[in-house]
Amino acid sequence: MSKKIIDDTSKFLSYVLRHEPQAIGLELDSEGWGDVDALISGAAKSGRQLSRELLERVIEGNDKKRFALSADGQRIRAVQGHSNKAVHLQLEARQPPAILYHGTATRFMDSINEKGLIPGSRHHVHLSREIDTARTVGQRYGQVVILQIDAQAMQTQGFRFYQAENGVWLTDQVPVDFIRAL
Ligand code: HQG
Repeated sequence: MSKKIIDDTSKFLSYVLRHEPQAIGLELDSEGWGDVDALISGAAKSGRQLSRELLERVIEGNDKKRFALSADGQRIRAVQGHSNKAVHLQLEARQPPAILYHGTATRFMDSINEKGLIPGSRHHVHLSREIDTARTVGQRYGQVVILQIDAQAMQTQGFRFYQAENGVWLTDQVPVDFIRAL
């Protein structure tokens, strides 16, 4: 199985499991789970051949562990990054590391300095413990800027933090006072 097929399938799964399940007639429940057989048959109708073996390879080999199978193997979901309105992950609030990082592009900074970090089309603002991860994320959008987030102060003031199954930290918003550009 080629790396290209695995990478293409990962992108496809991100699209349908986070954003547009309806594109292949798939239903997701509020925890983001979709039926594996329905995913395979829906994808086939739109000309994409999936198999359980391919899905398992993508899930296990994925660099960021973006997807998970249910214990019985019948359902699949994305563990974070959703924009789909039907999905509302019930994540428990957790104590974050004192400092978290967010990578973004310099061209967004005027707006960020005015409004803070907001989720945009996704359900949460995404933060990472590692500065290198933040750099990689920010580079997707242009000239990168790393923002240091005072998660400890935020938590003290009542903001909640959640951690997705793959370790990504999530919060609803980050007001300007807690952001420092490095
Ligand atoms: C920016 C990837 C203007 C924000 C990554 C970001 C992550 C603002 C963009 C996950 C703003 C949203 C999410 C404001 C925030 N004004 N721009 N007030 N507040 N922004 O893709 O964090 O590889 O929705 O800085 O690893 O870049 O797909 O969020 O640049 O975990 O698994 O608005 O996506 O994961 O972009 O990335 P995104 P993100 P995957």
